[in-house]
Amino acid sequence: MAKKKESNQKKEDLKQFEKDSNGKVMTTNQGLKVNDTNNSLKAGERGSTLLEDFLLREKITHFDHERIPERIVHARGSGAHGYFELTKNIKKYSKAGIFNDTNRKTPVFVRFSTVAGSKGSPDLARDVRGFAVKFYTQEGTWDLVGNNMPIFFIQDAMKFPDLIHSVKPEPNKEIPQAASAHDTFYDFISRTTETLHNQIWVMSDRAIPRSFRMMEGFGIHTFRLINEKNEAHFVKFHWKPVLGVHSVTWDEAVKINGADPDFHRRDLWDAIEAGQYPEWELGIQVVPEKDEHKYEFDLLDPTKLIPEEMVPVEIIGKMTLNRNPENFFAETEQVAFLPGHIVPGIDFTNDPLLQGRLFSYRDTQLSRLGSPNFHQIPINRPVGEVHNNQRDGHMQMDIPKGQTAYFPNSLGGGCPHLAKMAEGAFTSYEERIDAKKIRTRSESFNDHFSQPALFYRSLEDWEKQHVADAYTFELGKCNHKHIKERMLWVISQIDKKLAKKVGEGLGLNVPKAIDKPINQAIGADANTKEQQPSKAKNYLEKDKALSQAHTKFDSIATRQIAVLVADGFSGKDYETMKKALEKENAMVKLVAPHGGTVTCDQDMDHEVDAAIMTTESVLFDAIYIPGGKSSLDKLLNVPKYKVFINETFKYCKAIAADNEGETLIDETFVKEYKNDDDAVFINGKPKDFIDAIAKHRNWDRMDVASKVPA
Ligand code: HDE
Repeated sequence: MAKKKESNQKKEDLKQFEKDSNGKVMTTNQGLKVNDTNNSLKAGERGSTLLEDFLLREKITHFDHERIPERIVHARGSGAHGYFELTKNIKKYSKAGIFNDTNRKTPVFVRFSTVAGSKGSPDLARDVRGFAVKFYTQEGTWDLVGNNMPIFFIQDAMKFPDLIHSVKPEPNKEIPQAASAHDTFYDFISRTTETLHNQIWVMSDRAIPRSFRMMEGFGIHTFRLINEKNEAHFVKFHWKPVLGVHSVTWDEAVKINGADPDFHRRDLWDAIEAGQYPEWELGIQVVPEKDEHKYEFDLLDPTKLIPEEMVPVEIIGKMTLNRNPENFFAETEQVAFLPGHIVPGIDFTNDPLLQGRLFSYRDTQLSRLGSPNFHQIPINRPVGEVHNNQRDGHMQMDIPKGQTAYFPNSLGGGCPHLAKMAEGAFTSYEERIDAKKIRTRSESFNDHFSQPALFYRSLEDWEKQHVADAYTFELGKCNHKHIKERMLWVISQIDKKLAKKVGEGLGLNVPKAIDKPINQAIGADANTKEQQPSKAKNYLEKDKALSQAHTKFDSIATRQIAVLVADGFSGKDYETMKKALEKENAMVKLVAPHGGTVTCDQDMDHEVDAAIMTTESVLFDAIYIPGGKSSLDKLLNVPKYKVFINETFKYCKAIAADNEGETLIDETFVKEYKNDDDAVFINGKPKDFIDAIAKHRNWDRMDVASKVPA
């Protein structure tokens, strides 16, 4: 039956292909029909190639120039189309059309990325993830160019090149790729303690997400919402994934990077193709202007978050991604996000990092896309019409009409005319500024340790352990003792026990003090005021929202379940479990000793999703082993199946086996724990297995799991 289904599908694919390509003749870029694209023009059969061959030259020249410079940061990314719908009108805060009309469906394009690695680097690098959303609103394009962590490393744009140069591969040897675990990064970090908050988030599981679909997004900076009366409110934007926030462990990440470097990209693509559309709720934290100075931290400081315990997140809308790009280069590579793209009803604040970004992104598009006309590339075009007097430039795609390209004019009928407020014109928020021109940092930005400490305190024990492991790994990769020691002192300002634990792993003592000033700019003028962090304060014991232990655990949609089978497996066991899992929208994958098909004990052929030699346990969320004696006899002879089970147990994931399936479990480390573990089921109910998968991991198993032989 399965075989028949497959061949019908192939026939349909072929028909579709013939339909799509019907009547399309190959041409040159000038529309000339081409009848040979395999042979160059030669003087004689074996003769030299002729310069005259314009067909060869057009094809090769185009190929030679296929690459454009990759993004200097966020080079590795994946995108998808979708839409945003407002669920709660927030007219009282903002006049933006997108925030006023609950009947609108605003198209969006989203690009997720890692920061440090090159375009071809693996998806599971320990890194911040970019979360950039382009809203094609009727009033103009709004880009919310955020990350999956609510704070940034630095407070002033001036330091961005230093930060990025320190994390990128070291310039003499171009090592390491897509990794912060090296001397230059920690040299910089340990001397720039404002980075510490974002840095400890990177040491947490947030930096190794299970999926782009299972991570939060943040606008980071405090923005302003402006209403019809021109009243302003401060706002922070949050994206909350409907599937909850989930991560893998570092050990798994290292293995996934080898087994499938495109793990996140593939996951996003496959989920959309399967109709399992990724969704996020949009939330806002609103602070009235009068409360600007009410908090222990400065709202303009992008290294600080507003704890949700202090200002709850109000959910106002939902974003759904429902369409993969047609062409990666044209869309995902050429998309240009600019924080400066805003619409009436949204405005900036004086956050000095945001202010610098307002310059940087337009500038970077010029070298990356090569023309000031990058807004004319299809993915970057606004949905509304564009009329202005900007002309010409490299790769102009439009043909502007008329005699005038200036304003004011009479010859062009005064057009395009200036928009009136009633027509929805944008005007900047009239913020009063009365200040001296100075190059300094506000004293209110000097608290570098309180929020990293709050973050660490808010984590569960298993999350804290992961942070300690991450620091030990990262600093263990540094070669210079003085850098490691300085970092240990810096970590001790967050939590003494954490620093001690990391120090033990490094074989170093935590220094009691380090040279002052802490953030020393060597060679600075004596008059330059150095920023000195103040001691950590505790203005909030814990913020629940910072721990992944309080996320959603109610769905197994799109979770990958490996079913371990060979010929003769129990069709009944399999169909029962498959039905239960697929009802919850999980993805059930048959992993057999070979490719092609496997036959169950009811003599039915089933398509194999992966031959065991081509896949790894870390690519799955759970394992199921149906019964069937002859199947199990075969599986027991393939050592990698035991590795699969041991690893799944080691990474605290759910395992279920029915009937003879237990014999395979009994050949593994799991045998001893199979009756006591909350996420191992022998002849159990599918419902219990499903609940355990939804919990993501059984962290109670962590101590035992750490003893599993690798
Ligand atoms: Fe970016 N950043 N950034 N950044 N950033 C870029 O623009 C920059 C910052 C973020 O998927 C670049 O088009 C400066 C914060 C994302 O295409 C570049 C500063 C946040 C993306 C640039 C920052 C981000 C970028 C490189 C300090 C989170 C990828 C290519 C002032 C709120 C967007 C490009 C995509 C990309 C500069 C800091 C997020 C060079 C100067 C803070 C998600 O312009």
